[in-house]
Amino acid sequence: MLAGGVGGAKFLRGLRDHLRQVAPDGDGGTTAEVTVVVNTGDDVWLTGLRVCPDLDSIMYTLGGANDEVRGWGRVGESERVSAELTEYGVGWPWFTLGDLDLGTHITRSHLLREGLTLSEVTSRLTARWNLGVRLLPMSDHDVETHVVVADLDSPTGERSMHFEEWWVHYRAGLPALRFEQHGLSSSVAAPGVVEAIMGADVVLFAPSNPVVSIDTIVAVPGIRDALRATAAPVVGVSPIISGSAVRGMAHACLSAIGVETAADAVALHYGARDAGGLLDGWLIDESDAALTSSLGRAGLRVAAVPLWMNSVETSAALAAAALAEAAGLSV
Ligand code: FO1
Repeated sequence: MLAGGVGGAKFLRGLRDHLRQVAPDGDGGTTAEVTVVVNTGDDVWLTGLRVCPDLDSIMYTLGGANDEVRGWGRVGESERVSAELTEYGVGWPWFTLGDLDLGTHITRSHLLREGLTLSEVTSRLTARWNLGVRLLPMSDHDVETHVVVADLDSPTGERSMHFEEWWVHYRAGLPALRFEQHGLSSSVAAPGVVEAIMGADVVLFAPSNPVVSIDTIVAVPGIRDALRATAAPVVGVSPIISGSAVRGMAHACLSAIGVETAADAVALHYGARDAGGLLDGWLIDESDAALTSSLGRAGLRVAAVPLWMNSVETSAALAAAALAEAAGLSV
């Protein structure tokens, strides 16, 4: 599965729950093997620490330690250290690193300085949480999404900022002229990523942000080719329900690349594999069922199912629908 942060984590929790039901291993887990290729374009060096928002969202959510109310970070969090950082005038005062969360960033940064790769560090961090799935960063190289916005005060009329500044500080309120993935062209897929895609029974695109999460993963050299070549059916879940971005800043990102915020537009943005794109199947919400025939003509096998993930049960049902779609494609 390719995934970003919040939407990816919820969908993945449902997938794990569903697999534990249909393929139990006898002691609460599943015999199914799930590898998640996670977007690292949101990652940032902050006060000397490497912060990996999407990897951490997924790790905390599957580890049962995420703050379901805020939608990010740790449950039961405190912010004593963060207040000190602000007093010293370092870091981003509008980007809170909670005390428990700092435990993750300090451990990750320590291991990186010891020479471990991000993949090795992720394996060490996730081992503590018994996630039941394997998390792989899309690359072990630093790739960072930056957003270019209009700026009349600058000679070029533009200025660039890290994605997290655009999203958290400005709530995506500054229209994005374009996105730039720093470090992408010199990056390669992390070890195991291409093998996981080529050897998969099913490849799923989580309902994550199409632009800053899924597109970023696909753009890492080697990953698009693997997705085009794999014998596995590739099935995506729309992050958009009937014209309203389910969560986050999907609309702001899609309009920046000229894609309509609609379940069919995102599918056509990824493209049908028969037409040179990435998808064989696409899940849309029941409220978008009218899009089924036009997407069918575009070469996509479409299922209109309930897409809202407001509980583990609904997420599990959505994951089951995605696997059923893939099974239908495999015949
Ligand atoms: N999101 C916020 O809206 N405000 C924050 O202060 C904030 C801090 C933060 C710290 C670590 C981290 O891993 C994530 C954090 N996030 C925060 C969420 C982050 O913007 C999202 O997880 C993704 O980057 C967006 O998909």
